[in-house]
Amino acid sequence: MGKVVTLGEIMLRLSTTQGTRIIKSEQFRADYGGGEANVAISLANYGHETIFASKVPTHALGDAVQKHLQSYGVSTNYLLRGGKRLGTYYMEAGVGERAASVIYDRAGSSFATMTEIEWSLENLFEGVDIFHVSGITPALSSEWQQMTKKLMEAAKESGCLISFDINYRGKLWTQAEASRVIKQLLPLVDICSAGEMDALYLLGVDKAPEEETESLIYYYQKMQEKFPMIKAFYSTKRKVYSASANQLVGTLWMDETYFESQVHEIEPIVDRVGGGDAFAGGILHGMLTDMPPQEIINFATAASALKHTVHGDCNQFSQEEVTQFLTCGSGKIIR
Ligand code: KDG
Repeated sequence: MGKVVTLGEIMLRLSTTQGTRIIKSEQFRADYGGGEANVAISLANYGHETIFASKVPTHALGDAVQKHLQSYGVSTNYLLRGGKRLGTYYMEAGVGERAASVIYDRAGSSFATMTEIEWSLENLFEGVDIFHVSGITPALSSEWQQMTKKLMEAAKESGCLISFDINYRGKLWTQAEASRVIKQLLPLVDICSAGEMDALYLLGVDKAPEEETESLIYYYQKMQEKFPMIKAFYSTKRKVYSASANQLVGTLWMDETYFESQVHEIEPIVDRVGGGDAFAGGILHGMLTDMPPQEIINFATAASALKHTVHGDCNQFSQEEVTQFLTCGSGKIIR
């Protein structure tokens, strides 16, 4: 098992019940979520030593976040306390073809207003195998753009692999700004979650020519040419093998080779939020336990499919449950 540090913002999520609009909602369900915190929880569920670094207020909401993380076995030794507030987001649950919508209320949060690195980096990265961060963190402020780069550099110097999920959030920054910053960070990255949209709109890859039927392979090749130091790219795609739209396929580009997972049909989808983080957690788990690439992508996609079946932002399944879902046919694997 490995040792992993993830770093980012964790927020209170207040969501409507399915079929209720925010404007009509008389009650909200409370969960805690944040891209990097969700990945930490996945990895702790799989038995890795996992540290989540962040900053939350000293009041009871900060205590609740700490309890939430600890209940999954995530270390909160680097969860700083201070600042003014916990970022919050509201989610109007989606139904069928109507996607969920999100309102962020996170400006001025304890994490977003940090202006300097308040952790001892030597201690933070000591003995750590993987440092994971996402594009949400540098989107929070110009200070976070610089701090994210410094943290990645320090982690790399300490011998960690750097995992980066582009996780573009159009509500936090423009494409132009994201593109400029992410291109500066990617030369430090070893494992990267990036798909066709990231290649096209953030990394400046030209659209695949008409005859490129397997266009994702084309985009992975182009991203690899631009960032040859990255050892693996991964993303999910929806593929239509039958009339159902809720089919999930994971893809992995590793050692110049393209791997595709089994197809999962998820019906009904309970909550999509955090599906990408459960996928990233599965990929990192596969890498930490030296799985062959085909196994990595099968495991990660099954983990993501399972996440879609539960409420809240984080994966709540153990390694055994994901493996059982994958191998015993309790998941509806259609190819
Ligand atoms: O990937 C899921 C995240 O988007 C969610 O947990 C909230 O981190 C979040 C964000 O900033 O949107």
